[in-house]
Amino acid sequence: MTTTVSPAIALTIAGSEATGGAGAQADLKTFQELGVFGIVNLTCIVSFDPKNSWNHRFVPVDQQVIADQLEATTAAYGPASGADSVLDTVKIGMLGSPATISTVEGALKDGGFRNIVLDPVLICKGQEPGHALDTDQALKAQILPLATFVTPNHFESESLSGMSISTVEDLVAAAKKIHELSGAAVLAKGGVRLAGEDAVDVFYDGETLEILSTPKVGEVAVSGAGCSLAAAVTAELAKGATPLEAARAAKAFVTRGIENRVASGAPFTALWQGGAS
Ligand code: PXL
Repeated sequence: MTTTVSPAIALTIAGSEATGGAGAQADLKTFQELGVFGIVNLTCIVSFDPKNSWNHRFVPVDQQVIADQLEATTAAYGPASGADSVLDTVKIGMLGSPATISTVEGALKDGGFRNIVLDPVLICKGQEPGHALDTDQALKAQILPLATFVTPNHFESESLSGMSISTVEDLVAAAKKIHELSGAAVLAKGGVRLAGEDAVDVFYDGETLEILSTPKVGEVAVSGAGCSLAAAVTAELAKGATPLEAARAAKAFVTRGIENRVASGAPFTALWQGGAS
């Protein structure tokens, strides 16, 4: 007889990005690559429009269907499920509407999660601006305070902190501000948006400040990098890493994925999670 050890489990509450580079697809591939049993509860479907500058076409999943997915997942793997490995780690990706934010807020409050990793996806190209503003405000008011780990990119760090960011010192100040606002560990990403040879991210959890720096791989953003970074943090936390260990491992994973990026007919490349193995 063989005995197997149950893998760690992680849930992503995220949107589908039809070309497979970003969103739930990136999360699931990252979980699998890092040895974690991945679960997706889908919030929306994004299909880029090649006839309209590859802007996003966005369709929300019905609220009852989102609630049903969360109910099924919690019953199967939640704290009261009797599962071999209990689901205590969740990643929040694109939610996309105030209604979805309220549905997910309820599930997060009831779910007994130890780790809530928020990738604060604030802007979706092609979304109607008034609608996007409501969504951004709801995300900040209802989801940010529940997060235990937040991974804002340059734009999201400026928006969440209210600061303008053009240097590593600015990024440090913003990371500290976002920690004050959320109480979460913060991994603020400079990426290709900050000038210089290196892709610099700032980790701050209220005690430890660490600058994570690797040589830039090109000067152009790669689709799925942000999703994969937050998903890798989620996977590492699910396996028991500390927030700082998770941040370091996630940065290394994403750097490899960018080195192995995939080109297509779209005007951007996509991160490849599997290239290193
Ligand atoms: O990269 C952010 C992102 C997250 N989730 C979905 C997306 C995108 C960007 O395209 O489509 C579903």
